[in-house]
Amino acid sequence: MNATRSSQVVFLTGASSGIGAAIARMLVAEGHRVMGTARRQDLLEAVAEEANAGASGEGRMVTRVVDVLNAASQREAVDACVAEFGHVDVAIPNAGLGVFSPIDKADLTDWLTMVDVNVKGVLITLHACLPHLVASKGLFVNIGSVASRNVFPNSGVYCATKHAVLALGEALRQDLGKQVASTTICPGAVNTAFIEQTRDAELLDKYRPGFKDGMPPEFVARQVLLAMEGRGDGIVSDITIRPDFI
Ligand code: NJP
Repeated sequence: MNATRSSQVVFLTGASSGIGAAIARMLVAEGHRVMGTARRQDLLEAVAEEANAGASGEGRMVTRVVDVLNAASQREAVDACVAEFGHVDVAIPNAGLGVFSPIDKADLTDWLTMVDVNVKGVLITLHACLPHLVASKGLFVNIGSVASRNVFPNSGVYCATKHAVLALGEALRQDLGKQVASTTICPGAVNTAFIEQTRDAELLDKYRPGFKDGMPPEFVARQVLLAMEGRGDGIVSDITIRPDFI
């Protein structure tokens, strides 16, 4: 990243809701330019409208409907970001999900979807953005989790995917640390629709209150800004944030 660049160009996945939407709104309000992607076009456009209404300076959000698992579409979206804004300073593969279930009652499709979106989707985004990040001395921001370092009951495969994300961030630092900065943000519970992917009614009842009392997604977005604004002084390699109530 050009540390003197005040309006940075950000490629963000999972921008249609929750943490991704909060990141988009906050970065645009701070004058950054965001290419936000997701599958749900109506939600994505609503986020962009809101973000652009609160924009400052050069801040602006553009959108593209992309499934993170479609590598060709993802590459096209990165190309569209460069065509629109000239380069990529920051890549944030935020799209992800957790479907919680006891390990012996899990649906194989849910396991594979979590591995696909949370790991392969991140890799596809990284691969498409990396040449641009090397060119801009940019920043790769992974959305990990407290599940990147700990394993919790009923969420073993989700934890495994988030362990992978943390490992990837560290690998990037070791292999490319002089060219690309890498930050992994590891939140505890955040108040988004995340838990609604879980279909086990008993677990939903058990976990919903904890997510409802979780951190506002804006608190995660503030950590992204912190990592971006630290450039030139230092790199936030990883950061763990937890709800007040713990
Ligand atoms: O969840 P939610 P969060 N292709 O459900 C997108 C991590 N995290 O904001 O395509 C493209 O509101 C989906 O978009 P759409 C978590 O693991 C959370 O909480 O339109 N996009 C939506 O924008 C994840 O990595 C908590 O359906 C796809 C977004 O992903 C990140 O935070 C705690 C997609 C999900 O938004 C954001 O989750 C923690 C696909 N195939 C880590 N599949 C927490 N909430 O407590 C999904 O430690 N998306």
